[in-house]
Amino acid sequence: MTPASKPIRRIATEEAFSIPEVAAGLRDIARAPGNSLDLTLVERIYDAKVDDVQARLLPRLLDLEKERLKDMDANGVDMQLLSLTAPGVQMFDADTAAELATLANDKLAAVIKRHPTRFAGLATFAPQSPKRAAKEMGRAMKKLKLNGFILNSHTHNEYLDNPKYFPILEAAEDLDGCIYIHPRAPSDGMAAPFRDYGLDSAQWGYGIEVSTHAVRMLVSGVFDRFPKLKICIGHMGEAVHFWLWRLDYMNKNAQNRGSAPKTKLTPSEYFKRNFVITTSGQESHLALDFSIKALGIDNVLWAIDYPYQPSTPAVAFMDSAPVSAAEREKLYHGNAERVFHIKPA
Ligand code: VNL
Ligand code: MN
Repeated sequence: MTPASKPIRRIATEEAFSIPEVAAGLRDIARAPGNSLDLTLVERIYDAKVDDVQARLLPRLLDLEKERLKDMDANGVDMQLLSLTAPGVQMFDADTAAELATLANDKLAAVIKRHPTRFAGLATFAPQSPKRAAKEMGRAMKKLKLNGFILNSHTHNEYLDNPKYFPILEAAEDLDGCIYIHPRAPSDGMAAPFRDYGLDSAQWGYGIEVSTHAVRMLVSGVFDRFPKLKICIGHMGEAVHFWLWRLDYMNKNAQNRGSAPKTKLTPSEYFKRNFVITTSGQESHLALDFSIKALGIDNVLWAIDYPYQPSTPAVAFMDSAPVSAAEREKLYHGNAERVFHIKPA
């Protein structure tokens, strides 16, 4: 094949899976008393009582080598970067979470070993025990050769700027493993306004949860302590970069009146240095154009959000994006190869 007719390599970077053991644990959580906003999704997917769109997601999350590979083939998707779907192991008690994270990572590594050109994967860890998590992170990248980390936003209502999690940030920085902060529903303290109109999840709540997580990190000084730490957020950066000018302006005011810590750089400088974003489930050319202009072409990666969103329009969105051929190569695979240590084809 001549270079001109060679099909472009497509690596999708926010692609969800689960394992039966985690699904069973989430079904138990669905049946236990609780008031967390995540229960709306957990009940519908893992303890489905009606056959609706979400109930039908569980088999597709558990499938890796049958329908998923067929869907990838049919849509020209070369590789999925897999991650344990939200809420991951983060609703479990510390020991259960750590054991399930290890199991999920072992199973993920085994699948990648069987299909090394089709799958790469982000390792799960249990933030409930930060030191144990750091150990598992090392094992996952060094021994299992996984490609980075997945974190499903808050853990028991706490965020990564909390110093108790610094062993996790230190491990990620040392290993050069990017942490993908994926949504889950807003934490308990801000859940109430999201209980109506289906705002709990992907319609609105997920983006507010992750953008709040990201902003807490930007203004807390964690990137002075961990300057090489890399964070990835999906859904076109959860709109954080739309806010950068105002964040910089108001963060300075907050610093001057002593309500935010002094930092070496501004929020926008950290966002451009320490974050990358993906296009998962956000197929707007206008938002893509803004993102590339705001953050640079090297900081935007393509994603589908399989199986929550269909592959065909996600591919059509990026195939038809108004960018140069060289830019499309970076969006579709070059940036993913760099950030997630994926061998170029
Ligand atoms: C949904 C969409 C859920 C995207 C997701 O993770 C996600 C949803 C739990 O529409 O329910 O990544
Ligand atoms: Mn997703």
